[in-house]
Amino acid sequence: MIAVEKLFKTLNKNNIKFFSGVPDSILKNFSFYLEKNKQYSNFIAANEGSAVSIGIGHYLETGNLPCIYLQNSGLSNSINPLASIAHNDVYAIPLLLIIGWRGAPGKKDEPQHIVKGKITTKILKLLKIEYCILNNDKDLKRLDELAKKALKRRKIVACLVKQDVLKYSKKLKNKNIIIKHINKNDFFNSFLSLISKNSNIITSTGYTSRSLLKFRGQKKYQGKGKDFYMVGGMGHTSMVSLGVALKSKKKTYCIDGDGSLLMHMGSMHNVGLSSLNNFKHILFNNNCHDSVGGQKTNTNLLDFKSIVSGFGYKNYLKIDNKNNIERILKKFIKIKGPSFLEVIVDINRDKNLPRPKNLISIKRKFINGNI
Ligand SMILES: Cc1ncc(C[n+]2csc(CCOP(=O)(O)OP(=O)(O)O)c2C)c(N)n1
Repeated sequence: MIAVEKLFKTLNKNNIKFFSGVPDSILKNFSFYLEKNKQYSNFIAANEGSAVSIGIGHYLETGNLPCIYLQNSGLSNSINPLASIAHNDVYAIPLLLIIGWRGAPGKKDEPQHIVKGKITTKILKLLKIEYCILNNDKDLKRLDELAKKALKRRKIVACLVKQDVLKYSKKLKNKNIIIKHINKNDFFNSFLSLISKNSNIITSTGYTSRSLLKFRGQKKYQGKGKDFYMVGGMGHTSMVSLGVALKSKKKTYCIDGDGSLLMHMGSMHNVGLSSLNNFKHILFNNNCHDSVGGQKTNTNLLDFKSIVSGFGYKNYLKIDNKNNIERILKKFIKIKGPSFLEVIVDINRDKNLPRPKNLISIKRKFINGNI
């Protein structure tokens, strides 16, 4: 185990003051520390490629070593700028990557993390990125050496962090709890009662999929629509939904989190261009990456009405009051054209949300049309 304060001591020694990344549950304490210590610049990026790119720009302007943090599932999002810009054989831009290692061999993890967990070190080797694995304080010495090497030889270096390694003495409260908005349970209660039997539902990674799955555990909520849970592939929910909707006569509901929607927001252009009557995009906007620690997305600052209209969606509706859930949902279900429903939701308080497990069976049920 390593106290996050000690990790930052090593980073300080190497004058690392600039951070960009996409939050990860393994690195939750790392994010908390950054949030608490305002002397650091921290830019939470829309996706990991963007985080690397902000780091590249930072080095170009300052000559200092930036730190990019990410979960290993996002390593693939970052490969493009890593291999085609920052790599030692291209522009030789020094970067330090701190990577949360889900699915690390020997650690129990969810099915979506197994493949990536196994190939993470192989990807780094293919990219010729030297790395260390952080387990205890002794490994910080290796990290220190790597950080120095990065700057001296203009190289990308990395350190891998497994589950439960980083500790932080302080606990940060999720500030997004303050205002009580729509409870996802209230939403799904109405949604599953109102939609037609033969609806397609595709839900994003994070708490969205798990909240819906919880309802499917109760008999009265079975048989209303069929679900495909995006347990991984964060940010791609709307495009999987579009692929379904293009060839389906049924209403297709894409239920996205705000972090997920932001990650590959350019996809919304394809939704608008499709002009599909049966495409229905629902955003659970809680202004944070709730399921990995509540790090802010700042999507409360975005004007989704204008954004979706600019992308060519035909309708925008919003639910921010519990009393309006049914009325607005009825309208949303009826209207035609790519339509967008922004639901201002509360952060999750249910500690026992189920996790999608038998993925092949989930896929078969979706294809065969029964839940
Ligand atoms: C490419 C990628 N990057 C990072 C993650 C880690 N991750 C899992 S869920 C999540 C937050 C998703 O936020 P949001 O869509 O707002 O849903 P919420 O957590 O609020 O339910 C993150 C960052 C991931 N799974 N994949």
